[in-house]
Amino acid sequence: MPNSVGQSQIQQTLVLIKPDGLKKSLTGNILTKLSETKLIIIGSRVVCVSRELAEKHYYHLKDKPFFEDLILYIQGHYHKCERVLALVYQGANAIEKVRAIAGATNPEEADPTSIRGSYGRITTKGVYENVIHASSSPAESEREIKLWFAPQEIVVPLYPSKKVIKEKVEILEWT
Ligand code: 3AN
Repeated sequence: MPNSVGQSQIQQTLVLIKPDGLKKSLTGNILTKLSETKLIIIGSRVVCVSRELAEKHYYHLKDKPFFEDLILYIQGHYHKCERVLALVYQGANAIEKVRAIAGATNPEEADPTSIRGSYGRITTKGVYENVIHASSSPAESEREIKLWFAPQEIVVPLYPSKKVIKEKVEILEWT
């Protein structure tokens, strides 16, 4: 739901702290760096990433030779840490601001002061372990946020949604 404030656009962006970031206890450092943007967090989830979710998230890379490694990496199989922290940030030019602090895709080419430049690495197998995902465009951020979050998991109304009554849905409750 883009919204103009002067020259800037109010945007949302999906951030994933990937399994290497969690395994290396980098969450605090990464959130501190992201707080420099002055953006606000409007959604947050710890997610055990299914193969289906991983493939949908990276659908645009399905023909790349590194696709299988990428899926195993985001699912946490290389770090024995099968979860990611998914966050939605909102604010003026959120996409560009977070991408700038995240750094370039290739951690060896990323600005050394960026998150990927500081904490990322390329493994001997050639896997880019770059610690963080950040949406690349407004269309991608909408697609990704809808993939990772249900409407009720975001604390502000973001995209059109509808109420549905679901019957016979099994859920867990605390005993
Ligand atoms: P970004 O994450 O910077 O938007 P994408 O969407 O091109 O970049 O790539 C998604 C992910 O795929 C990257 N974050 C990285 O983990 C992996 N990746 C991209 N390019 C390569 C590559 N040449 N070799 C290995 N992994 C790659």
